[in-house]
Amino acid sequence: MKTPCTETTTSGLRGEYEGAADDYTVGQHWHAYTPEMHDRWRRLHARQSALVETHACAAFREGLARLDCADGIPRFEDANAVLGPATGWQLVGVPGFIPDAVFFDHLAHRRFPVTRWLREEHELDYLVEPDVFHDFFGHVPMLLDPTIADFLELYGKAGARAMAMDALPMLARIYWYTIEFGLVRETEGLRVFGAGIISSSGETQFSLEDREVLRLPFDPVRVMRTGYTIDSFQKGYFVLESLPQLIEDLVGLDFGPVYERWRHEAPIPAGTLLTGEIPFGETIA
Ligand code: HBI
Ligand code: FE
Repeated sequence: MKTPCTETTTSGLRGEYEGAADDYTVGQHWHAYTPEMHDRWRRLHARQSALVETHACAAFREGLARLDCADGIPRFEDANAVLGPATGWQLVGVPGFIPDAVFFDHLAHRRFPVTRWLREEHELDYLVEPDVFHDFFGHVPMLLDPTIADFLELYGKAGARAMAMDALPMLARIYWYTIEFGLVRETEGLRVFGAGIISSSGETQFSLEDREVLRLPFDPVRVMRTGYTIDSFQKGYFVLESLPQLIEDLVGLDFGPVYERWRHEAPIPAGTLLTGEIPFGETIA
């Protein structure tokens, strides 16, 4: 059996796509992980789980504890035994980034694509593509939260319309600023729930502790209009008042007219405060 490949292929995507099924799923090939890979996972897990105690939202901390994945790269089938009864989600192995339509279809059916390869030693803090540490450690704990479980299915179902209306970037920004880089207010203070933050040690601290970075209250239309960068810490974050706000704000919104109005406009650059906006945590004097 081949060692999970971490080379960039001729397709420009990192991962081993040959042999994947039509829906891009692959077996995890857990036995092909080397002792070095399991050791790297343990170190990544130890570093990030220490930060989770003080920086992650309660749902993430509880989800992570239920997954019991500190000792090495977890088996997807073990996680599925926890996820299934809890929220009906299942993990499916993928070689890496997959086409938008395929990604949406998996989510719409409560299947979460998890990349099987692990980052290398020299890229422990951040990488542009998802790997098994980002996908599993960052995303799977939140799949145990009922709100996030429902939201991700709705997001998957929204994909086809966004693509048909040529408004995919607008929908993708919702995912980016919540599932990947979302913050939430809890009684003790601001906490992280986004997987892109939580799988990075530097950004976990930066997103909550930096005094300059822009944090705005979550507003779905504002989020859909805001651009983002994928190769550095975010210049702005959006803060939910609670996780259920995510569903409450989005179910009442008719995306069609919003796409229609904004899809051809240039996005608002990340980190920009518009006239009349008040950053999170500041009150008018
Ligand atoms: N594929 N494996 C993987 N992981 C993602 O997060 C992902 C993807 N394909 C498309 C995609 N994300 C986004 O572009 C969509 O949310 C729009
Ligand atoms: Fe992700």
